[in-house]
Amino acid sequence: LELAADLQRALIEHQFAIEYQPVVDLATSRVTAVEALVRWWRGSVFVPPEQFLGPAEDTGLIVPLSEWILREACREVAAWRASSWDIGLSLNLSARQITAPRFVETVEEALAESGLPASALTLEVIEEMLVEDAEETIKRLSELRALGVRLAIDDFGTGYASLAFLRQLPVDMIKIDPSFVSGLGNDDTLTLLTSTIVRLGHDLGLIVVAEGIERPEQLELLKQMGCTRGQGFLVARPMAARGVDSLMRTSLTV
Ligand code: G
Ligand code: G
Ligand code: MN
Ligand code: NA
Repeated sequence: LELAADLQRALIEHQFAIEYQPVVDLATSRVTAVEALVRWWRGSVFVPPEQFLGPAEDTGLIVPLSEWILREACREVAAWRASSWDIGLSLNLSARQITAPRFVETVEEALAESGLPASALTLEVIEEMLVEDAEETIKRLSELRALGVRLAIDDFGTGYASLAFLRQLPVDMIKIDPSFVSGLGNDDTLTLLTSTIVRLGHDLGLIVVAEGIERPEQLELLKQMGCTRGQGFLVARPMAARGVDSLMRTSLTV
């Protein structure tokens, strides 16, 4: 409850920030997108998202917070696109945000006011979001996809219904959970599962992103498997907007 009051105040006092983690195309090593990640500095104390996203969801504060993240990130990414190359933006959605009134309209407004093309925006969902309010959630996500927005399944491989989910929701991308990537090169089962997911994704015509790349041998194996994109501390850590500014002037080599 105390955290809920603090969250409300944090929203009013602009204590939230967005960090961006680059995603690279594994064939070209070019940055093709950034994933927006919310940060909360409560005074000088950093509060991890895992600690405040649950309470924000429970109190409904996730809705105005997510709307701020959406508008701010669209604006910043549109500016980077104007000054350098055509990167995309990935955003994590919350279940409550999707079913909130005017969710679809809010996304449309954020695109219109920033000038970011719908095709440059990817919305990331996890499978659990389809369990409750599944019909309404799928309907709204499908409406956005019809506008050209892309959909991704985050933490792919860890849910109960991965394949059923792929069939129900018109998705464009799967993001392989770090628990698979972590075993690349030192665990035969995880290595086999990763290459199977890459092939499954490609056979379904999807973009496949590997998350949580931390070691060079993981990156090498993913390239050999033909995985489309990669993300992780080895490639680049989440960074403040300033960091992306300079990245857009230089480049990343992985
Ligand atoms: O990158 P980081 O370790 O901070 O993220 C922790 C968790 O918080 C991840 O599961 C990530 O998806 C989630 N997260 C980060 N930013 C956002 C956000 O803007 N909205 C939502 N709903 N989740 C986010
Ligand atoms: O659930 P989601 O995939 O949205 O989570 C993103 C989170 O993963 C972010 O909090 C980000 O900081 C974290 N992350 C990104 N790359 C790595 C990595 O290479 N290793 C670890 N341990 N975490 C990572
Ligand atoms: Mn994510
Ligand atoms: Na993930």
